[in-house]
Amino acid sequence: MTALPGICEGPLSHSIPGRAIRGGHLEVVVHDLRDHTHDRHRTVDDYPFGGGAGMVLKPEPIFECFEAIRADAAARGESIDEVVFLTPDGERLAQPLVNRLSLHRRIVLLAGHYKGVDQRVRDSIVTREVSIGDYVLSGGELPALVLVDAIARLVPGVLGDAESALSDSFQDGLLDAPSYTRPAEFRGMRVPEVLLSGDHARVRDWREAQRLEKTRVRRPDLLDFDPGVPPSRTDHRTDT
Ligand code: 6GU
Repeated sequence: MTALPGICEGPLSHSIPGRAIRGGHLEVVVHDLRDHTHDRHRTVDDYPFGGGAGMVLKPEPIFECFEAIRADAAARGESIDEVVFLTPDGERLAQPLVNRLSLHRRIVLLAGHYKGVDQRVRDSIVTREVSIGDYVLSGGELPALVLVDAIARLVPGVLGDAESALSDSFQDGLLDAPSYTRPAEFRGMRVPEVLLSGDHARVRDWREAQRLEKTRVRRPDLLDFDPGVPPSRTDHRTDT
């Protein structure tokens, strides 16, 4: 649910999210809050009570949009598992939360804009508030797209074996090893010999050692890792 649906088009039509949607593994419907207004100007925001800078998203279009989504789900015998409001004051997004959200069948994402949304929306519709990091963005659309991308990678059938989410940084708590492609020597810089050796066991050991060392240096906090869901729930989507 967004007042700026145009932002969502590009990211949802490219790369892995685009492929997931085209392949029927994932459905993403962008709901324009303006379609749920009743005035000539299709007003989605208004001045804050009590004064102050910035506009606040009005409750009526959000409630009506959500109720339409919920009615559509009900007509298919389904319900909404979670309503996520993207906001800088939410829980910081990390892989464990992505993993948990990926297990749901239907989630609704609400992108706030301007100065925020009417608190009554947060109190009665929203079930979870999520931030993508400690910096300020102009709205929740990009964060919502970040969340869709992260979830799409975990939907069964979206990634092939070779690009399986099992080898993603963070999925097993370690950063990725360095990658190289041809040419084997470029401007005097050589690809590590082990990668050219054809010795798969040595390559595996080298990558594992690189991952551990990089993680120790850059993100020692990751070495104490909790995947967020029991291993049995992630097995089916990370089996290489
Ligand atoms: Cl979810 N929204 C906005 N507006 N800014 C953010 C954010 C969300 N996460 C980090 N910065």
